[in-house]
Amino acid sequence: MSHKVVSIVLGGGRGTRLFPLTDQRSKPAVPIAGKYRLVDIPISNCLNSGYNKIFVLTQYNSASLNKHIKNSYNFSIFSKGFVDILAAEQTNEGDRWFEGTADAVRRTQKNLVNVDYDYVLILSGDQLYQMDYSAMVDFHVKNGGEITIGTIPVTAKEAPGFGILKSDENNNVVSFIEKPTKDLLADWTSEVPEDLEKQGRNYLASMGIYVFSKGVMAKMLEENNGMDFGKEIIPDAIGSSKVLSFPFDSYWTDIGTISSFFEANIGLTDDIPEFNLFGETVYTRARMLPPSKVSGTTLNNAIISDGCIILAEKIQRSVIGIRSRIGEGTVIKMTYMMGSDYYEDLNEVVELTSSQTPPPIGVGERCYIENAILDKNCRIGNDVRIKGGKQLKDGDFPEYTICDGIIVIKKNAVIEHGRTI
Ligand code: ADQ
Ligand code: ADP
Repeated sequence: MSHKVVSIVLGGGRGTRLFPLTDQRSKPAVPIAGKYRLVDIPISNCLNSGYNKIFVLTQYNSASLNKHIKNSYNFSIFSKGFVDILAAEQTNEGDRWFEGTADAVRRTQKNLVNVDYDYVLILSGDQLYQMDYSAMVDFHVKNGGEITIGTIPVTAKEAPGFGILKSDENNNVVSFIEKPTKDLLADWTSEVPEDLEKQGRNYLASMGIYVFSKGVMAKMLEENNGMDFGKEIIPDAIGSSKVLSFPFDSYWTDIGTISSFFEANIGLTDDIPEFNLFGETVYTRARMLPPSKVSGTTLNNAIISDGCIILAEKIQRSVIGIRSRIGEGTVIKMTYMMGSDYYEDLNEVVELTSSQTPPPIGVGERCYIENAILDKNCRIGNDVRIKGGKQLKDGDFPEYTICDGIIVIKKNAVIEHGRTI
């Protein structure tokens, strides 16, 4: 059945957990999987579910986000589809940040006035998964829900990071606790299928994905001045509204921190990745890039995006983003290289290569790079060694940040020849 749905993608708070990737761009614009951006995941899920009225709420409206949305999501004039960015700093009420997920939706609700919809689908902007939201909306309508929460079973170890709930045999949510402490968790296990119970996944977690019936959301956001769905709006609705749990049991992961973002990207290089880039289309900007050229390189579990020129010795378990240049003799392992926004022409590259600094964009010759994220447009010289690892202490430096053992080289950073990090 087709229902009238408007989707709201929560594009991010201040994005501090993804610093330094969010230093110069808004969170939805962070590049993933070599050629996409974070926001492409929920948008693609919406489009694949048949929903094409989409708002992306973000704290600031970076040039790269604007350009990406404008160039990627163009609908025919015969369609009523749109993807619009709503940024906190551009509202008339002043320039304060969105102070939470509910605050963000409350303050942008006026933009829904001209949209024809019966249900609001609220989505997180930093999760990697493929989901047919229309099944969730059908479930919501069929069961007379006022709010439906997408839920997934997690382990006791993971549970404190989520909203944890209990539901009855008819999927009515009977209790909800946001990010419970370990001692509160003891009696919160839920009935889950036997195989999941065996894996210890018997806590039902909110995926932060909600369907609201139109009037219900407007009323709740008016009567309850809570700033967050997870902390206030959802727990307060239980008992007074019909809140349902919609069970989901495929791959789903949060990518809101440097380590989860890194794991999710590297996970794409598995023989059979849990997130299938070869299944339902993940939409993004259609760039007219040349095919990649690789010479003399041993490639193992490597994802190579379009427009690369690679002469490296070895690339293993790594994602190499668009327009990457990698020099001879270089070894790259367990690394997400985002690539670059533009090419330097051959003359520039030759000139930069022969001078001392800065090196050309890309990775030079005879480098060794492991456990790292290289943000866009980095200039890594020759004979550079960048080796992350759990033994490294977290820290922020002018050209890079270390977070959970992962070395993140910042956008546009210059790492001179011969340097070791
Ligand atoms: P969290 O992910 O911790 O928990 P939150 O930080 O509120 O919740 O983020 C939810 C989404 O909204 C993220 O995509 C985030 O970037 C975005 N967001 C946060 N603040 C925002 C703001 N001010 N403006 C715009 N976007 C903002 C939530 C639920 C839990 C649930 C987990 C599942 O609260 O109950 O278990 O999601 O990941
Ligand atoms: P993509 O989606 O391809 O990553 P971006 O929107 O982030 O693209 O910007 C990349 C674009 O930047 C390129 O398509 C190119 O037009 C443009 N560009 C060209 N020259 C430069 C430059 N010197 N610095 C930054 N961007 C450039």
